[in-house]
Amino acid sequence: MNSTLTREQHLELYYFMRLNRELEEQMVRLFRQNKIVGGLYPSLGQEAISVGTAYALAPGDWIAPMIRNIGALLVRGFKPRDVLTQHLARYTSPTLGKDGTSHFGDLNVRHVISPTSVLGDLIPVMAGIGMAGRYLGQKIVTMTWIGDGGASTGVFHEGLNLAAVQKAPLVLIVENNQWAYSTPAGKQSALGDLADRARAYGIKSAIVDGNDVLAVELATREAAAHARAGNGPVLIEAKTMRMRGHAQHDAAEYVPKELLETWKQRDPLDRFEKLLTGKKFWDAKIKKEIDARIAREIQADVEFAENSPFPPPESAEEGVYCEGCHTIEADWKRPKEELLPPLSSVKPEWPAALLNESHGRNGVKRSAAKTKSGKKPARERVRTKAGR
Ligand SMILES: Cc1ncc(C[n+]2csc(CCOP(=O)(O)OP(=O)(O)O)c2C)c(N)n1
Ligand SMILES: [Mg+2]
Repeated sequence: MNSTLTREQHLELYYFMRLNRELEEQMVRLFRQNKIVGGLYPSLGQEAISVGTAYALAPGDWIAPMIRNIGALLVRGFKPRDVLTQHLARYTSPTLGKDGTSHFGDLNVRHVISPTSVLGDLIPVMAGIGMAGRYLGQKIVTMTWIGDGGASTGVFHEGLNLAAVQKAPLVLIVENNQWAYSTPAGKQSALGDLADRARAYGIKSAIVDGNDVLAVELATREAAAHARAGNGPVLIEAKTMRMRGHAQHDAAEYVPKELLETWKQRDPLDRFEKLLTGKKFWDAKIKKEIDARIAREIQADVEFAENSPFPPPESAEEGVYCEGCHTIEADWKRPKEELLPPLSSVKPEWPAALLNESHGRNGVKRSAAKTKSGKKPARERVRTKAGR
């Protein structure tokens, strides 16, 4: 199936991918000037995944990015200044200068759960948010990302299995960039395709070229539609390559040069630029305008960040514990009384009518309340006899 995106949407995808790359390149320069306080985890070569996946969701959906998904934050409406002030640890940042990377989110408007450093833990969190949406009467999809290394954690299995049996509307992107720090993917799993893990959970999966933004966007859009319709989670393996070290301090000398050379030829931005030219969606003038706009935006935000103050020392003891400092109220789409005590066992508002029906107990379909002869199944007869 071909992408159905309009010319404007193609140009928007280019804008976000180029913004993602230029912003990170700018941060590399700031890192070399010793201005970046925390770590810098580049997504060079992986921009099509962050941007294409986030672009495919609806505005009310929820995402939980990882540190290499700055592109997803940009698509979701965060500005370069949010990312820059975070990395420079300024008081104007979303976390008021308390974090040196991109551990920030927005529960109210953008529906972004802050990344955590503990790999895999966001999978059950996002499964839970999807399930909560079901009870609240929302038709939301949730999405998070995990690397080839993070896919080996126990919580990856637990979270995905939970999502599968609950048919949670979760899209999980496995970003297979072939390295987990210095461990190659081949030493991480004996599977050639990490997407094959989906079979163990009984869920749908897809493999996509992670350097082709249109393919990534389309695969995610289809996965989101599948999950939103109540069919359960989808695992998408996006194949790509980490083009720099794990973080800025890692020269990645353990990565074969030829591998990097091969993947350089598949650069997602170069490829998309050629596609835009081939489709006559732009010319040199339009490209120049977009690139100039990006340069202006980044420059203004670098100045803003550099001119922002560091947090005052006393702020270190603020916001550590919640003392009623914020109220989080769920967006109820149905009367609360339906779900809260004294009612305690109400049906969820969930489009998956067949929840758990495909297997039933011991392979017996649950809907088979009676046997062919019209008698109740043995299990129920025993129960009746025992008077339970
Ligand atoms: C549970 C857990 N184990 C180990 C780490 C330390 N750690 C941080 S990133 C990383 C490598 C992750 O590799 P991968 O999942 O492939 O993601 P990538 O860095 O390639 O994007 C490790 C081991 C961690 N943060 N959490
Ligand atoms: Mg990796």
